[in-house]
Amino acid sequence: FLPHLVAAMEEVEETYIMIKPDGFQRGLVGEIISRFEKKGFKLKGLKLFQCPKELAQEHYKDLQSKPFFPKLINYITSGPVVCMAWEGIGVVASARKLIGVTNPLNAEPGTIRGDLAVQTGRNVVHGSDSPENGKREIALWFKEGELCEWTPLLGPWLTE
Ligand code: IDP
Ligand code: MG
Repeated sequence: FLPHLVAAMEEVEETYIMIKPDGFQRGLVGEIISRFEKKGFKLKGLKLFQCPKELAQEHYKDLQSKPFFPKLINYITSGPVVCMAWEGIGVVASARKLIGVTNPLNAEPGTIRGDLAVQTGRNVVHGSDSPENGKREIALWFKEGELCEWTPLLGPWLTE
């Protein structure tokens, strides 16, 4: 039993979740948002957005040197994306679990990619990979005034 790990998991965090252009075109917006809502996380920001090339390049700057980078930028800017900021205890890692691994063919059934996608280059959704990147990406994709602070009435029924 590792109490320090449990403590780390119980940290309130924020994550940036984005429905990619394929998810939007395929009419999966409601389905994907619903999975995060039902889990019990708190939605703090939501918008439909046509991403400019420069923003896509900044968002994925760690992948700059990869051979698929130009295709990735074309993909992300090929149509509207749905930008979301979600808050909750351990939300960063938990959202990655709900999403499933990068290659949808390896993603477990029950995950978004496992249930709804077949190819890495069309894997329908993005989720931040660390609390630091969660903050960085929310600041990158949302402007001041676009995020809502609110108190869920169901709070005590979702968390102790
Ligand atoms: P993640 O989205 O699961 O965090 P990353 O490795 O951060 O995966 O890659 C970001 C995105 O780049 C992936 O979701 C996918 O859309 C795309 N990507 C990653 N690897 C490949 C590849 O080998 N071919 C094509 N696209 C890729
Ligand atoms: Mg990533």
